Amino acid sequence: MKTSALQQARAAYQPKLPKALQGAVKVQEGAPTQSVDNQEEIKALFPNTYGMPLVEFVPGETENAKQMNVGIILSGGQAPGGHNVISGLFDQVKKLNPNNKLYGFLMGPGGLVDHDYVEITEELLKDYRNTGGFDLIGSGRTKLEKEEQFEKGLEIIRQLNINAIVIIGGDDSNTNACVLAEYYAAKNYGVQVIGCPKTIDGDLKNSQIETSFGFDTATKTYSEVIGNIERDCNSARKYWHFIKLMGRSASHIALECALQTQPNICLISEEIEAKDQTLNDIIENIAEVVAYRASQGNNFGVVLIPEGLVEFIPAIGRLIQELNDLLAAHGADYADLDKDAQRAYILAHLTEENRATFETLPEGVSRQLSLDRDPHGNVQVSLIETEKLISDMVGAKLARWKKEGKYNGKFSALHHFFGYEGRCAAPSNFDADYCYALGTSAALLIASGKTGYMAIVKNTTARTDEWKAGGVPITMMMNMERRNGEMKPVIRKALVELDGKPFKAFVAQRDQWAKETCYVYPGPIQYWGPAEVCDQPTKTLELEQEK
Ligand code: FBP
Repeated sequence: MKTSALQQARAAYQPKLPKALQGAVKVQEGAPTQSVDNQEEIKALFPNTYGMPLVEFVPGETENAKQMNVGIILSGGQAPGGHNVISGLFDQVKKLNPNNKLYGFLMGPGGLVDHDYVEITEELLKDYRNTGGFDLIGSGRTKLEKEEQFEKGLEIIRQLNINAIVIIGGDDSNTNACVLAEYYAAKNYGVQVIGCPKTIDGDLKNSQIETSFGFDTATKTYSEVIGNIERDCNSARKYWHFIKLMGRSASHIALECALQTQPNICLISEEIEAKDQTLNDIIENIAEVVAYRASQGNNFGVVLIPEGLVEFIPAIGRLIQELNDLLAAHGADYADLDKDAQRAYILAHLTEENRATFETLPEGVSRQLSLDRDPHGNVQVSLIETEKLISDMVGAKLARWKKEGKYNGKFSALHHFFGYEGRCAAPSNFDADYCYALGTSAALLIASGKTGYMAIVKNTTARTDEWKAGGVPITMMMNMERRNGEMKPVIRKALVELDGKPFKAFVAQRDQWAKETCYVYPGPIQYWGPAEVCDQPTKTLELEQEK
């Protein structure tokens, strides 16, 4: 593979490991755990993997030399650092016993079911260490949930003499990892399943998981570009930039980027939902800021919009819920209809309130909400052009205000969507180290016989050598939620907490950012140099972990 000079220099980077993982380890077990909610239901659904203790690795006397083969799967959206989870796992598995083998299943969970795999060797891995992307083995969104998939997977597991599968994924994929762990445990197949917290969205976190990997690099990458736009904006002083940011449901990415770059406006979906705001309220608030800035001679600004916004506007959220159930119940007959017939079908089946909301939406948006969900039942929010919808509506409102003599500025809007630009960026030192430690922990969890656990690394705002590593039972993070019209056990998604420190820090400053021009230009991620430039975690993590 042809590699750039930066890639070559990065390949030589040795990720820093917590002290506890540097040598031989022993397992320290905590008290039994409980699920975050619906304990009885979750316990009944996961009788073999419920209630297990938290695990921490501490320095020990003996190295575990158990012979084991491991399979690894990358699941869902790309996140910077995935290759380092594989590197950490590979190095630790080989350290435990050089005869151990690591197999990568290709293109996501589907690779296990379809028996597509590659053996990961040092020769193959060496060009991927500390690089972004998932291209070493590819990723996919096949949902592992059916017994025949588990049994099909078992065939290749047996053929390759695999003892454990590591699934690197977000909340949905780790939920599936837990279901698979439970299934193999119930059948006494002797196959362990370990999860690993991945997603740039930052919504897989809780009392045990401080952050999901990739969030650090992705938000730093977006913040660099937002900063560049702010600087351009402040130089030309003639455009309003509407920037949609990835992140599916939660607004963690938008909030973190706002804390890093101080834009004029940043919408936080969770706040909009809590305040029961309508689309019109949102438009009015933005238009007021535009009008105020225009009155000061500032016909420019930057607005950050979280990708999942529409789902959180309560009336639209209710509509989406009903559409989800409707589409789940009428899959095949609906899919065969043409565009107009699908619209007519939906209008005929919606309740009155939701029909009214559906009819008020611009056609492009209502159409997008009527399309197929992803395999986990999610609306594909990354395809909805919210940034255009909002700026068009703000433009229309300002034009009305102009006619009424309430506003006399210029409004020229530009649109951006930052998502794919950050998902495969070369991992920051934080993500490179964090992921390597997660991979190492996953190997140690396997070596200590655990299944149904997610690898974790904590104390991540301290120096790397003080980080703590271990595992959390996945059932501990679960509750029951409605999915595709049915109640299902799932890992609880972490949304932005309105009484949390990151949101409060934003609220304390946002009025000033709206009126004045307070932009901050973070610049590109740095890999070599002073720790305060190269090794800083996100502001979200710093504020959340602040003692
Ligand atoms: P994961 O939850 O799988 O990590 O995916 C994250 C994400 O990047 C979301 O932010 C985004 O909405 C989605 O993937 C887009 O996925 P795709 O590129 O498959 O449409």
